[in-house]
Amino acid sequence: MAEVDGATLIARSLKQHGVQYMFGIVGVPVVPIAFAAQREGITYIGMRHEQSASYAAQAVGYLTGRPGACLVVSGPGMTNAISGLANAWSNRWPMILLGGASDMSQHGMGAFQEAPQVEAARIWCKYAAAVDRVDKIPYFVEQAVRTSIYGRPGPVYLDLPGDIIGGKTDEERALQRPPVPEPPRTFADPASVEAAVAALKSAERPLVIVGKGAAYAHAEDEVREFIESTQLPFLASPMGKGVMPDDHALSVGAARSHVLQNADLVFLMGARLNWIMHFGLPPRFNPDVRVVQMDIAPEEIGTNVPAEVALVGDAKAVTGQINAVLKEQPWQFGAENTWRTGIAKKIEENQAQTAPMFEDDSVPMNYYRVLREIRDVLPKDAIIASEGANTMDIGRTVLPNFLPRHRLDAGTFGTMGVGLSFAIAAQAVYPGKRVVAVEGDSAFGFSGMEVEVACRYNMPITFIILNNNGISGGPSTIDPDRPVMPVAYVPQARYERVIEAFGGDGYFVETPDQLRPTLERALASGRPNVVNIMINAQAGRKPQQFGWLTR
Ligand SMILES: Cc1ncc(C[n+]2csc(CCOP(=O)(O)OP(=O)(O)O)c2C)c(N)n1
Ligand SMILES: [Mg+2]
Repeated sequence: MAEVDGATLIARSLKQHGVQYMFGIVGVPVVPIAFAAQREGITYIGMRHEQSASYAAQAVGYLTGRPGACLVVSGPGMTNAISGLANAWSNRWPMILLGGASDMSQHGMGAFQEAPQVEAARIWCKYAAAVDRVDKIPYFVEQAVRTSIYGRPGPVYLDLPGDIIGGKTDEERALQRPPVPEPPRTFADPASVEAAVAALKSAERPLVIVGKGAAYAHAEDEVREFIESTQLPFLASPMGKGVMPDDHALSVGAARSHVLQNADLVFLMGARLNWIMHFGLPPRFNPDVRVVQMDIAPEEIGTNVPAEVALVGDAKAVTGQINAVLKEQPWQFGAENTWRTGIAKKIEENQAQTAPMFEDDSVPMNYYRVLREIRDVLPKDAIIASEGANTMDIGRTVLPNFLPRHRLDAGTFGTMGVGLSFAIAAQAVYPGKRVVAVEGDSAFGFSGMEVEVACRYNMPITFIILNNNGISGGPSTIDPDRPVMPVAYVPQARYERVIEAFGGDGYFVETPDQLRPTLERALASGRPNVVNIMINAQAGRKPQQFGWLTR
């Protein structure tokens, strides 16, 4: 009988179930897993911090619908990856964390890097288990992969003790299970589908909100058919952007506050009424707003605002059901009414307010001036990763998305440090696509060393930094006689030099006339690069009616 070791079985089982990418940092006891993964045909990408590896793994999960794997050593390696579990938990993205663990034979003895890892993972995970027998590896891996993508997606954890990784078993004792099929698509109750259509018809000021749940479900064709056949105005959540192209005539993103505040009915298509949508509550929403809610998770229905109609199911399947009903009884929201004219007026007002900032050539530059140029040089199918406070928030309004799953940002958890990993994951999945990371200088610093990864793997990512000397802007000089401001970083920091250390290209931009040629050069170079752009530390957003955080 042929013998097989634990590491090979782990890699083979992952491959069997469609796990194609592994991000990690090797050491005792997981080194053999990384080598086995490569032998089995899994792409292994070595990162510089486990946090980054865990972010990258979940981006693969979101982009492909199969979890990316994150491989970490025991103890501090595993605990470093918990931020990634938390981010994936919050975003409802699939990933599989593989944590090396101290040998079972030394359990409880104070072994090297021994830690309560399964307990630490459990609260963030849909499934967390310690593998306790080499011949059960295929069982545990199948269970983990399936759980991460079936139902509401999320992170899963497998604890892999050294004596399991290095242990051996007869191949016949550890047979692979059949590959986990694509998640079965769940359909909503037909009566609820009818009720949803009736509710939409009865609304005077309807608003569709497209979330990343619709993006994850690949519902773009169905959502487009639904919006275009009903002519309903729509708004996208930050990562729901691109399910419908941002430049679509029915997009009301440019009047976001106005439509949220005045809609009498919102139809949530895979979007949640959490802080990003201001909980669906006054003052940001109409106190009497009616909610039609489509979500994969029944327990999400009614969060913060009771739902009038619950559509529990997969966004692609359920939107298809709605379209079928609308084929039987075609209906369009009226073309001429005060809802539409009010929105159009608001969009015009908002555009008039920001127009001067787009045109402003002062030095240092403001956000809009810089982002306008980025917008104009990016191809329509670029994948945009983004993080920062103002950089991300203003960037979201200025940088359009035309395709689904082409925007990756700080997300529901508001995590700084994800941007570089998301860009690296996106480039790994789509080697032929233009990938950019649009980063605040603070956000960039969380994972800045990952630029080495882009260089090592020849990923032609452009990391653009909007540098305002700190967290939402710091002083332009550090006064040695005063305490350093908590928001401040070294002024005029030359972040672009970091990538030069690894053979990438660095560009430093201070004036509007340098901006366009530099961005064009960077994007055309086919090489990894950092474009470090100085902006005005006092620059901000257009005046807001409400702060970004609803209290
Ligand atoms: C992991 C983590 N730590 C801290 C924060 C708090 N925080 C929110 S935004 C931000 C940085 C904002 O500065 P920057 O990235 O430079 O963007 P800017 O607003 O200056 O454009 C920080 C530290 C966070 N969201 N996540
Ligand atoms: Mg900043």
